[in-house]
Amino acid sequence: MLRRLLCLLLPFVIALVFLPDLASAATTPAAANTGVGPVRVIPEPSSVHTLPDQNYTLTPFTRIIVPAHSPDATASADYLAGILRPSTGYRLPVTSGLALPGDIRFDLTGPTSLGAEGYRLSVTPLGVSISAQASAGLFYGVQTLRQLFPPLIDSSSVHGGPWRAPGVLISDTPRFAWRGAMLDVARYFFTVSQVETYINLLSMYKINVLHLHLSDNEGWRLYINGWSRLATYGGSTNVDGGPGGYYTQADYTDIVNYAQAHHIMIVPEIDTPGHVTAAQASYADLNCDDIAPPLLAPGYSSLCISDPTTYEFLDAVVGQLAALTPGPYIDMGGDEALNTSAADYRTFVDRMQQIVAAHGKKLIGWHQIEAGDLNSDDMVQYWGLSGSAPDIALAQQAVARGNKIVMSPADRTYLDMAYNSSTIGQTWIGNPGYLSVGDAYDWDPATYVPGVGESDIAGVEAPEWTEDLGTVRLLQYMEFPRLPGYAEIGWSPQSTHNWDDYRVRLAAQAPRWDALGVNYYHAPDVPWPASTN
Ligand code: TNX
Repeated sequence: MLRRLLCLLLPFVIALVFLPDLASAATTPAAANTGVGPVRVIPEPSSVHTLPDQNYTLTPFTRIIVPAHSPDATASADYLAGILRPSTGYRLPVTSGLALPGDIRFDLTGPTSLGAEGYRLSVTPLGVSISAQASAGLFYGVQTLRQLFPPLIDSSSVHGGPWRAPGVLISDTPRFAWRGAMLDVARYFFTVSQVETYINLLSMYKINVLHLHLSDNEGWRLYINGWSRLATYGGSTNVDGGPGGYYTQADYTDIVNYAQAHHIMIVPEIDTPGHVTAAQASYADLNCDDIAPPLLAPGYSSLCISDPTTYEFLDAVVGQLAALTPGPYIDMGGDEALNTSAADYRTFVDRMQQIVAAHGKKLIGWHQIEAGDLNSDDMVQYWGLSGSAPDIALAQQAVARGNKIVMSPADRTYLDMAYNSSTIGQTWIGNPGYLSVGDAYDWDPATYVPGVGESDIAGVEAPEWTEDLGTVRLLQYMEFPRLPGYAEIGWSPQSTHNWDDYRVRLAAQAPRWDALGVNYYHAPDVPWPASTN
């Protein structure tokens, strides 16, 4: 009896002990890594109401409370505990029951206006509450809460507290449903665990689509039953001629499941009818002249549009991919088919449209596929440069047909572009052809292409092509600090878009990346804190 009473009273005692400390914390500068800081979150939430001097402190007695019998809430609660336990060393049990002062409480009773991804977060001295309509909302509430704690919360080793978060009331819903990143695993192969590391980082910023570019001239990266040489031979090298690799179907499923647990949809791309040398090198039958080119042959490639074998191959690939992929989209690529005639290209897109539909999926591809006869629920990804008339015409045609557009203009979103003359990266987007952090952030997808407005757009996606990027360190150097900008363009209301404010919030991410071991470029247009790596 006495023990129960003590247990009940304990949180109140803790609150009393910590409260005076909290009040003074608000007025002292955030000198240590564990000090309480201002609310600096990326992507900027749609509504933020700060509660000055109302800080919350995580303690060894904090519990994470979930509704009973709610696997959805428990998954996000376990995920939060998985972030907080290693750095704090606290137990942080996930349990159901009545929340006591100091606890972090999850519930799924948020208003319907929050939709599938929105959440409400309240942080006060009495506790934290994350409320949503659906599990994704709780997960995004966790990502926001994580950024309110000091950066060392993301460390994998124990640090001393206090672990404080500034008092705040946040209500937050996304601007666009599609907030994506693309990774080219064809030019260089990246392992399942390397892709999962990227998923961890994407989910920190509420990105919800990972488009995997699974095949290209230089490599085929998914094992296809009945067509084993695609992977075993077509996947055997990287663009530099060194050893490549491929995903077994079990590997691919691991990526899909890991992504799903992070509320990320995998969109698999098999690039056709061009960018197919690796497939044609693996099977002579896939060439009009039945002669297999060498792997890594130079020049543009094309599948043989009039050959039935082409469609047997594609039916096997799309069928197996569709069975392995829970998301509704199969991406057929469709870019730079410079060795395919315009008439053949149209024929081919129509055939792909039918194959993908026959396997119960929707088609997506680079905006050139708009030349074919798409269904209105197919999607196109715009990668044109600003002012490029033929690309703009295709985008306008897409809008007229009702096809939604994913915005990936190369001169704003390509993560493989050089930041400036002193970094690695491609420069073909112009003269001089650089993509600074500011330019990557400071544009509006709803006004970028004439005739393509907010309601025509599914969202934004940042592609990372890997002709020059063979290691995770190099990938991260190109992603950070540009990637969070795409997350913000995709999530936050346009009314909050402000480079001068954003660059300060971006700079505040650096100690987090240090804690996580992320490599990033100290771009000159961001006011980095002095203490960063
Ligand atoms: C163009 S963008 C390509 C890729 C290259 C990239 C390099 C697109 C759809 N095709 O094949 O990797 O440029 O920046």
